[in-house]
Amino acid sequence: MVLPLILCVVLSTAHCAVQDYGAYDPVRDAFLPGSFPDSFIWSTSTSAYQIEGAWNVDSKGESIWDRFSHTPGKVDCGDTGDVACDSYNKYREDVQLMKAMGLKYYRFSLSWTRILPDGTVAGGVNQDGVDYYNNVINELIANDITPMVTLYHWDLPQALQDRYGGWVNETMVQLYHDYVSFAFKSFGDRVKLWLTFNDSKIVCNNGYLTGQHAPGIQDRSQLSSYLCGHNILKAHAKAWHTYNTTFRASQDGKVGITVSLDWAEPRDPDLPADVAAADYYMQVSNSQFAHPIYVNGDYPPDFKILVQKLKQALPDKNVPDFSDEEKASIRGSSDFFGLNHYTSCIVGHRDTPAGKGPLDNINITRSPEWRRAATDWLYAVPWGMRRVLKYIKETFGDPEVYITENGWSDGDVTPPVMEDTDRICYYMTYIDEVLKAIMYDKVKVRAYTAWSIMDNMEWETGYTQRFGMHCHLHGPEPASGTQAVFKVLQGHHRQQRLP
Ligand code: PNW
Repeated sequence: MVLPLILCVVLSTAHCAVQDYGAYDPVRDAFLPGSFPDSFIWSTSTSAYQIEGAWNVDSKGESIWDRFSHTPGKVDCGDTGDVACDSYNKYREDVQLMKAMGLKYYRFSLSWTRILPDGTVAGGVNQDGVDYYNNVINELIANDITPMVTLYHWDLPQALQDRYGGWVNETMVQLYHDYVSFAFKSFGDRVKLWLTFNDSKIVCNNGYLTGQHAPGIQDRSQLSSYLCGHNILKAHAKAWHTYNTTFRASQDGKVGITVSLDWAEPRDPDLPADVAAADYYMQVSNSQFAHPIYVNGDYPPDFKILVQKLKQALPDKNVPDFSDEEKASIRGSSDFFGLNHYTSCIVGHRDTPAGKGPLDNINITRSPEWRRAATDWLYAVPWGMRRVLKYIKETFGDPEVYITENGWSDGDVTPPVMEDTDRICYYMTYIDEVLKAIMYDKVKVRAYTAWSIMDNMEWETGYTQRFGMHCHLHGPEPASGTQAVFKVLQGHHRQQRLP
């Protein structure tokens, strides 16, 4: 038995310079027993549009996601967030789900149009919306759960889209500032952890380039998506400075931003061209927002080359750079690094570009052995979590890292998958890689947040993808299977949220 095994190993290493990333690697994948620091934050996450429902109730204004989901053909099965998890009415139940899991933190987002129906302070404050968030915050605190609040999780006021074209317009910087200042003033006595934007890359690429997300703009020239990112970075920095100068002294909280980073593993780590290709992917696809904020106020080098190309392709258009003043404002404008991480890919060089897109000059693949979730981009690659955390430490100045999302989806099958084996496996292995990053690599990870506490409206795929630890989509099937994450090892049950 032993000899053929050795032969096999020798043969396979001799044959393939390219590693088999799908196979179990006893060193890389060994489970590390251990415990997290006492102060470590365990949390789950949601966002307003995905759970609240009550889209037009009590004077809430229309958001771009209301408009988008009400437009036929935009969301799978014609699903909408009109009711969603009905958290506008059931937030007390949500809090009880968290309490039952022993959670001490909760990340959720504010719906801009529930507070400012037309997006502007001048247009009037909706007191019912302010009351709702006061109730949610107070209910959490009464149950010993600390709120972590995202100020923008993709649901722009439709009025600002109509009037200004949304994030492509620089006017948004001031309008966003006015909105978040109102939020700091109204809730900052109790909310001490703020995230300015959730995953701006998706906001700009899906909203203004592919059009898969609201507001559904398809500008393949890439000008709109670039302007969107540019304005969001300025809006983020302005919000952080306002908190820093006006609210920090009295409120003593922290303001960060959530960026999403997947991990790009070089196809052959010994081949410089593949290492360079993976680095290119990390810069172009992952660091548009992190590099300016955490490094030098400006885009990463490979991204700047793309901006130059954009200028050449559009000589009649204004493709702005950051001024020195803007760079100074953006650089360092965050108290921690908010990370959404779900998955990884393998990146190699390509001799002939496959097209003209920014990623067409590299080869992006996934191992056929990686387990795939119901969601098409989501493959389980636990060790990618550790590598991405180490990358953040080394690339972005060793910041405190708050993992703001990580999670796994099932499809919406009948009867629903209640066993949760894949999700438990995902969380156990990913969380263990977080532990390795803390213990071995000394990354300053302070928080782990699972997406999501319950199944919810998964954007353009509607209710077909279920990321929840609790199921709310079906009627009275018996609760069975296993509720994931924090009590994973104790085997708590995935529970039904009854309508
Ligand atoms: C995040 N990708 O979106 C969002 O922040 C959540 O609102 C969402 O429900 C969750 O992840 C699950 O999708 C992502 O293509 C969308 O890699 C797309 C990607 C990653 C995250």
